[in-house]
Amino acid sequence: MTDFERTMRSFAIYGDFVDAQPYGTGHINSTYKASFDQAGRRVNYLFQRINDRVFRDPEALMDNVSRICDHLVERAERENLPDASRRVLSLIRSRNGEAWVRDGDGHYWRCYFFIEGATGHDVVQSPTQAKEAARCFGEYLRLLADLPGGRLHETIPDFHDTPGRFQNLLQAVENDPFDLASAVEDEISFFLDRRDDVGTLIDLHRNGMIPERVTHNDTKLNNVLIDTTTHEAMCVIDLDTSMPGLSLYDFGDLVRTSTSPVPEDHQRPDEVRMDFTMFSALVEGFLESGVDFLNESEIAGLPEGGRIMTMEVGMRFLTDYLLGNQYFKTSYPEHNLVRCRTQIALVQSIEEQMQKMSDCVETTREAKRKSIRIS
Ligand code: ADP
Ligand code: GN1
Ligand code: MG
Repeated sequence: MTDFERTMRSFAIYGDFVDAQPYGTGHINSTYKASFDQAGRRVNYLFQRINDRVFRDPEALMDNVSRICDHLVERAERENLPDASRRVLSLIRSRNGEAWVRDGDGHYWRCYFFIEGATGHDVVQSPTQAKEAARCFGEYLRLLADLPGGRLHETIPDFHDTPGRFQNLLQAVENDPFDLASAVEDEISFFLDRRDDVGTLIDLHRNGMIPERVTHNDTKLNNVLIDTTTHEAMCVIDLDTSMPGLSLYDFGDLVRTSTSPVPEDHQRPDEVRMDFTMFSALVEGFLESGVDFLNESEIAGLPEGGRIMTMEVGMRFLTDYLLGNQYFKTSYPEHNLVRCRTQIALVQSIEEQMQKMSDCVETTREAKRKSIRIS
């Protein structure tokens, strides 16, 4: 029996192990799809080794994930949603009842039922898909608004502290351990030119305009599973960064990942753009339930959320490039630089369309309010 098989066996899974392969395109954890034969029927599971360089306290993280999944299951059952087991992640517990297993090297693993017939997408395929993804993430915020049990653990402190991310970039430029900074002066200047803007979201919160909520904080398009037949967004996944945050982080990362026609690591930044049709679809989907619980400043801030989140991730990619690619998984040395360049191009495209985006948000909000009044 291999170490991996021993780890899998420590979860309360019965039957004969058939096979396993690496799965998905996430940048952080190590993910495997494994299948077991259970009395002649194949059942698939999703195993993940939690990246403990990124998540310093995996037990606290799993405490968050368990609480969230329990709450969402209860809500799905109460609302009598069809197909509930494909709408909420189901954790498989270890044989001694924990939400995780530690392997021989001390790393933490978790296991979920594999959700069949639904996939994540790295690039948006249609406005319907964008709308669905945003609707599902908006629902996630709504459903977690009454999560019992007190504040969630902060699994990565200061995760969306954009001014802090900017300082980290400055520090990396100053230290420049691999002597790379002089070759990326244009990229560095791009962020320096926007130094006065990095605090816009956090300031809205500090000034009391927008509230802290339980947010997902990593609402990449590929962190929602979309039904391959009905195209309905079924299940929000990758709950590791679900913790106190701002709704604009969640909408913002949707703009970052669901409006460009090319992938995050596309080699030709001139082909990146913020497709306005996708943006309108995101607003439509997010406000479907959001119009009821988001305040005026949150709704008005949606375009700025997109701009700042894209800027933040661009800075993080550049920082990681300068520091030797220690954080994000990469396939080649310039991978993070390539990713940074697509984010820069996307910020530029967003900036060119800010007024139009704000008008769209306002029109959609009014239309939704009107339809609520009529019905
Ligand atoms: P990472 O933190 O590395 O991004 P994710 O939790 O997003 O890891 O998982 C990686 C990929 O695995 C996802 O993009 C998705 O395609 C797939 N995945 C995760 N959980 C499930 C699940 N329960 N059922 C089916 N696929 C899943
Ligand atoms: C990481 O785990 P994944 O691939 O869904 C990262 C996000 C970044 C994203 C950039 C915990 O998301 O913050 O926005 O890469 N997650 C973490 O693609 O750092
Ligand atoms: Mg992911």
